[in-house]
Amino acid sequence: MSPEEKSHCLITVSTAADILNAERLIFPGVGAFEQAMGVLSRKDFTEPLREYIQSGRPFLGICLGMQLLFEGSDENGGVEGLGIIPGRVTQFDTSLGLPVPHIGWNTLEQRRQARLLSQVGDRRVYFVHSFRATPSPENEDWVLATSHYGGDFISAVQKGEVNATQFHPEKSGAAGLDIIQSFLEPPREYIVPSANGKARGLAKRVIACLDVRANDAGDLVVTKGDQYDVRETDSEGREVRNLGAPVDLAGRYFIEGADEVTFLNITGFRDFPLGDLPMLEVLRRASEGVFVPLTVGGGIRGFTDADGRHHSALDVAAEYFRSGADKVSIGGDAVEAALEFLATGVKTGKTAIEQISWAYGAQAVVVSIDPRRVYVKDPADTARPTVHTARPGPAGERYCWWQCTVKGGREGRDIDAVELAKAVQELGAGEILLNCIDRDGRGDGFDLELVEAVSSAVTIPVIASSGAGAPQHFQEVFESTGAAAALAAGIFHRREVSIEAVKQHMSRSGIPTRTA
Ligand code: 1PR
Repeated sequence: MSPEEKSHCLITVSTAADILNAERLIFPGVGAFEQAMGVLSRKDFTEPLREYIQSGRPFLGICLGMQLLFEGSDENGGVEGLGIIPGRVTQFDTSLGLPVPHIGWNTLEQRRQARLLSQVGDRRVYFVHSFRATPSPENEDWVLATSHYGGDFISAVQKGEVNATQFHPEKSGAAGLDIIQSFLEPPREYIVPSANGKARGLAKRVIACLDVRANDAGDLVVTKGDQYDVRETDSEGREVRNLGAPVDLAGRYFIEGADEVTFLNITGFRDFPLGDLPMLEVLRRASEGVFVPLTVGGGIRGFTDADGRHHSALDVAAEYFRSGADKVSIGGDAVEAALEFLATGVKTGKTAIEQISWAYGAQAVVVSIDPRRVYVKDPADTARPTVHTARPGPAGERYCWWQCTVKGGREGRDIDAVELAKAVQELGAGEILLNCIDRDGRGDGFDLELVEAVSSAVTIPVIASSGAGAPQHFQEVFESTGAAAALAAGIFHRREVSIEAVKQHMSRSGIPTRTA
């Protein structure tokens, strides 16, 4: 191997010797602190890692890979870390009314100049975590940047050749790629962030969603329904609507500024997803060129295949994570798990939500809810909590609740959306994707009453979905509900409204958004 080839050779560490012999080390971390320290110690990586870091060779820790450098963490009841940076990692304060996990694009306040952040300027970067380290006199010589969420927390550290970030450069779009480049090569001129910068703090996210399924010819296509009916109304055979190829559309939305991209395999409830290689392939190919977070949903649950072999929901999720997903979204299985939990009051530890959350962290588990409005004349007509609605029902009913459905809205279940959201939060979900069958594909705005009812009942972030038809609808949902993000499909696929137009409108309305 020539010296030049050698300098670009990337290997995945599998032995302690790989760590000790590395010329440059990237240490990404996902999951919980305790599991991560457990893996390091089982593989005898702890001492080689300390030795490498102290050797003065280049090191980049990411997310949990930064947290592990501290003395310890309160996560999992208190665990010791590598003890390289003074201080402990503690949980965000949920009493402040801010959703936790802290998910999305936040600003950086650079405390000093250093190579790692030299090209970032004012651009936002992507975070996803529930625990964080805070600046103190003992660690101030390490702190390179802080960010704000409730209070200031440490978002980047650097000392000598040791660098680490709480955010994910690999998911932070062009800004993140510049950070990785600065770690690898000597930087160009330092881009000085503007003195008063942009409004600091977390941006509201705009998410592009791709509902994916096989069409009648067997090709995987992006489709889009009207109240979940994805077949053409004007063709004789009622073909599945085809709005494009999933990887191409995901690439387009990344370039156009989507903060995240979500793929929903909408027939996943009836297929065996690990047999669904095209979907895994879509993720693999999308993640090669899309450097913002990818969520995948549809069919995340335990399965027994045709050979009688059982695959747990964790196996299914793991395969999606390995293929490039950052989060998995659970639909039908979450409804059944919540019903059982509410009936028994027992957390079995065996549900898909609990298992995936335990192994990969709550931030990797989204629960997708498919509710439908049920109108009543009088709150006394139902045992469910109702809301007084500004949009009366077909017979003038002034009260409603939202019934959860499964199998793409085909079957209702005896649970309402607010109850479900609270139960899945309790089981370990980190985010709610709140669809609405009545509004899906209609373009007349999000169901603001639904989004407010759910977002005010939980402390995890809520993604409002279904019904976006104009930039003003995003403004409305962010101004009148606690939504942390808003997702749209049809208007983006049909190029009726661009992501840029949505973000410009949000910016003009004073809603924090990532514009670069
Ligand atoms: O139950 O774990 O297998 O998950 C199935 C997943 O597939 C769920 O997330 C469920 O929401 C989704 N799904 C099932 N059937 C359909 C369908 O459309 N027939 N799509 C479906 C859900 C809703 C949104 C849509 C927004 C925005 N589609 O994803 O993208 O409503 O649309 P708009 O902006 O055009 O209004 P499991």
